[in-house]
Amino acid sequence: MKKILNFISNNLVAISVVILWLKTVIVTWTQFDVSLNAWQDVLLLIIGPLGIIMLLMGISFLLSKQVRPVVFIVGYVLISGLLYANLLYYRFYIDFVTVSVLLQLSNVGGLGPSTAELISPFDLFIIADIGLVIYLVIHTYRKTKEIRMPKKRNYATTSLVSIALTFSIALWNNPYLLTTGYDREQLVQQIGLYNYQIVNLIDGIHAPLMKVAADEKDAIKTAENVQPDGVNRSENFGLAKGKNLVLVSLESTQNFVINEKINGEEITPFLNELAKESYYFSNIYDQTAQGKTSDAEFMIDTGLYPLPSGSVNVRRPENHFESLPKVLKRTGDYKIFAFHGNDASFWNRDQMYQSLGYDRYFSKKDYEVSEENSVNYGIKDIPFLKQSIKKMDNLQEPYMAKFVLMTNHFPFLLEDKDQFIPPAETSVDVVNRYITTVSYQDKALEQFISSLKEKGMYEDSIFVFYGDHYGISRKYELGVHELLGQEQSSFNHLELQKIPLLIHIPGQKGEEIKTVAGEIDIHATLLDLLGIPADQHITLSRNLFTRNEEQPVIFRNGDIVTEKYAYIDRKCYNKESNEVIETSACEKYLEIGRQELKLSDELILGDLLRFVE
Ligand code: GP9
Ligand code: MN
Repeated sequence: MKKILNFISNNLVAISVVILWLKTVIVTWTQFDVSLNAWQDVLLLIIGPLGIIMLLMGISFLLSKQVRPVVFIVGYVLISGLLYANLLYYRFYIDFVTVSVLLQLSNVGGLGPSTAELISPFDLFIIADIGLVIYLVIHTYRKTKEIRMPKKRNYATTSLVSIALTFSIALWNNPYLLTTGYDREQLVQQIGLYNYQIVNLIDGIHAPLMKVAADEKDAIKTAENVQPDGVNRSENFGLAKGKNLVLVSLESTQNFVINEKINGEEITPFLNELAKESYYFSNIYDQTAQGKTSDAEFMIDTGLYPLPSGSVNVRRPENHFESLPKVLKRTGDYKIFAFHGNDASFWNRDQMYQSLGYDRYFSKKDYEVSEENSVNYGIKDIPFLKQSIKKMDNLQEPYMAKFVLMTNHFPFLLEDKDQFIPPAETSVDVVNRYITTVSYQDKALEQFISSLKEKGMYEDSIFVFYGDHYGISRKYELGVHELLGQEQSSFNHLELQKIPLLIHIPGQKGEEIKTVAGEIDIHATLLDLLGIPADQHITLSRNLFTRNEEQPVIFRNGDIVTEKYAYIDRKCYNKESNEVIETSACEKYLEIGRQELKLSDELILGDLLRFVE
């Protein structure tokens, strides 16, 4: 025993580094859905974290003998903490923590009521060794009054060589790896979680400089690259000219619930009926990123993509934007309103709405909110919409009014008395509850529209109902597959990324439109219907009525989907045969994606629209 303890004491640094390294490899491998397609992927999974762990833990060697044990322990705890924070975040968002996400925590209240759902017994594995290492360090220091360092030169060489090797193999695998840093899953898989965090940190420092360095010349150059092919007018141009525009953001609503039944009962009877009298777009994909609801709002308002990390609302609220509210105000005498039952500052909406040209934002403080009428994030959709209608009594017409709903939010909580449909009976509770909250939201919408009709506020408006983003993350998706009687596959996962979009003009004949498109395209489509030429401002949105089939739907991680192909989980699919095909078939679309995301990021991070008239 003594011998073993002596051995541990003499090799404490190496042993700690190895434990941390192995722990990281195991967590990455088992918890972060990495796809190991080639031997290089396996090699990178293993060597990726080693060099950087050695480098970070080696910082303690630069300090005096007395301080070294403390810094060593702090380093170990921090790196383990980073691993655990990423795991918790990943379990819900299937994404990795970025600097921007940490900076926006105060705007979104962390993971909110969701955190407890995300902890699992496996987590002991990530925490247990911390106690062991602390014990060993203290024990060794007490005994020998020092933490023995390995040979500095060998240690540094091993660390730097393995970092260099990691980056070389990763860049050989994919030369775009660092220029498409928004594909975080790939980055983590290729260079490891900690190298990724460093790359992300550098990016976080670089981004603010883009704005300082940008000038009019950059703006002109970028503007020239924006192809205005997507803003062609359709035969519907001006169909809703001068009408009030009512937008409703349906929280976490995925398209699979539309026309779907549970035990013979429709989940969304109201939306199903409404779809028959609307343009119902049934192939619209969620394109949001870390800004979730705020990303969806941003895309619709501006026709630009969300940022690769964080929310534009939080990172760039003071930018100059061309927005739906601004162009409406310019073309007619529109007044612009937003209604949302959460704190005004959530997602920094109070600041962002001002930049975007909203005239009045009704937020939590404008509502009567009690324990009785609230659940989860706040006031329930039924009382929220009821109280909102009262506030609409005096709205000057024409207006744009946006309502952001909240009840159908993870973890989908609802008291029995509010359940209009029994929970589903899949093996995943989150999914079972989701059905009840979606159905509650549907009821709220039904009551909302019927009140508007009663008050004579229905005829003169155009209504847009859109799901803001997915509600069931990949972790819980099995329940949905059970519900729909389909197998769990990348392709079916992609199908579940569709959100419903209904555009309803009272009195119109309904039509299901199957064009494959994305949320960003809502912007240009609304301009078309409202009779506003969309080529007057820079936008990357494409009119859904005239959209070119060759234009891919671009996801924020660089994946794409078109009528025929899909690129997801680093594989190219032929959608018709549902088979994996050569990546080259997708490459043309992936390149369009890279170009377009780059343009959008330059416009936003450089605040380039301030230079463009
Ligand atoms: C809260 C609501 C939910 O204000 O918009 O935000 P989400 O978490 O879906 O982005
Ligand atoms: Mn949302």
